[in-house]
Amino acid sequence: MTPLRFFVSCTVAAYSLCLGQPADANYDEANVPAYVLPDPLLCSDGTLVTSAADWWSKRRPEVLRLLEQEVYGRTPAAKKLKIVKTERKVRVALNGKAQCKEVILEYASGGARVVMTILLYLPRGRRGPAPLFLGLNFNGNQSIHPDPEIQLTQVWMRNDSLYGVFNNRASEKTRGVKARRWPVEMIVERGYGLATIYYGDLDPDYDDGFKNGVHPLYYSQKQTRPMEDEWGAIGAWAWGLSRAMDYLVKEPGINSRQIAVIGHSRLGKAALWAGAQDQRFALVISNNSGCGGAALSKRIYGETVERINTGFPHWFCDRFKRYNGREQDLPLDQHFLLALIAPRPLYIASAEQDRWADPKGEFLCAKAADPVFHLLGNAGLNAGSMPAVNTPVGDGVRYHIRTGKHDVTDYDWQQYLDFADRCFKKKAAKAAFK
Ligand code: GTR
Repeated sequence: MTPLRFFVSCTVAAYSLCLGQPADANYDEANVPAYVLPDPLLCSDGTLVTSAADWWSKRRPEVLRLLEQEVYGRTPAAKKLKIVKTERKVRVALNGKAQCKEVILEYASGGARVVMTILLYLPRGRRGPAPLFLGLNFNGNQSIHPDPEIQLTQVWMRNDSLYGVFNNRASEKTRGVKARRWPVEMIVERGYGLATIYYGDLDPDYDDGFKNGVHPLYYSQKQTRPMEDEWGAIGAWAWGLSRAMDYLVKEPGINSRQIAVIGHSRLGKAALWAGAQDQRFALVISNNSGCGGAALSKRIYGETVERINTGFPHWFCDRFKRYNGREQDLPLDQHFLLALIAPRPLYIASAEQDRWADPKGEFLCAKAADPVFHLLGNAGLNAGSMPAVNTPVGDGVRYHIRTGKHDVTDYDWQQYLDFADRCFKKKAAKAAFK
C-alpha cells in the first residue's frame, strides 16, 4: 500500500469508528451474497397459508416459536410474582402542558427482585384519554429531560464521562443529557403521552452471566442461567415493556388501544420483539434497529450475526450463536419478526450514514413482510425500491431513511407522530388498513 492509500484508509477507518461504524465490515452491495429468504407464509408441513385464519391458528405460532428458539430465546411462561406498586405524587410539568408522575413497580420471586420506574407524561387539557408512546431509554429517566424533580436512576449504568456516568452510577450531570432524543414538549403538544423506563432497571447491559435483572425471577430450582433457547437481555427488555403495558392499559388517562412501542438501536430490537410477542401494542416503531432488529441477516452487510454475538453475547439466546458466520443456515430472517406485528401498523426508520445497521436491509426486510400484512388487510409497505432520503413511503407499514447518523432526531419523531395520527384517527386509518 502506498503511504497515501494507507493515510486515506486510516482516515476513513477513524471517521467510520467515530460514527460507530466499524470499518472492517462489508459495506459494498457487490459483496452481498446471493441469498434466499424463507417464505413467512410457508408452513413447516409444506402447505402455503392462504387465509387469515390459517395464519393465526397455524403459521403465526410457528413463526413466533422459530424466533424464540433460534434468535431471542423463549420468554418464560407467566408466573405469579409478588408485585408492589408505588406512585410518586402527580405534578404539573413542562410549563403547565403536562402532568407528570413516576410509577415504581417492584417484582419479586424467591430471593430475586427487580424494580422498574416508569416516568409518565400526559398532556393536560385534552378531551378523553391520550394515545401514548412507550420506550426504554439508555441513560436513566433523568436523562430525557433536565427537570430536577425526576428521580435519578440508582442502578448499574455503563461508564460515560461525557454523559456524567462514573463508577457505573448516574450522577446529577446526567440530567437532560439525552433530551435531544426525547422531544417531550413536541409529543404532548401533539396530544400524546410519553412513558419511558431505564432499560438497565430490567437487565444491566453487560455479560453478567444473567445474575442480575429479571432472569433470576424465573429460574427454576438450582438454575443459574437461561438454557440455550431461553431469553437473553433483549428478551428481558421486551418483558419490561410488556410489564409496563400491564400498568399503562389500566391508567385512566391513557387510551389503552392506542399505545405505540418505540425504540432506538438495541432498544429498537427490544421494541420489535415486544411488539411481536405482545399484541396489545397498537403501533410498533423501530429506529435504526439494524442487525437482530429490522435488518435482514442474510445480506451480511454491516453488522453480522457473528459480530453481534461476539460483541454482545448476552443479547440473544445461546442458540443464535450457531449461526455465527452461517447466516444462510438460518431457517428464518428478520422479516419473520416484522410479520408477527401484522396487521398492526409498523414504522421502520434508517439513517443514511448508519451503514452498520444496513438501511437497505431494513427496507428489504419490511418489503419481505408485505405478504403477511396484505393477507391480514394492512396495505403494507407497497414500495418498489428504496426511497430517496427524507421521503417516507408506505401506507400501513412505513419506512424512511433520513440524512445523518445513527441517532433519533426531531425529524424521526415528526414522522412517527404523523403516522400515529393517521393510524389512530379512525377515518384516516381506514384508508391505510383496507
Ligand atoms: C452497536 C451494536 C448495534 C446497535 C448499537 C446500539 O454497537 O452493534 O447492534 O444495537 O450498538 O444499540 O447503539
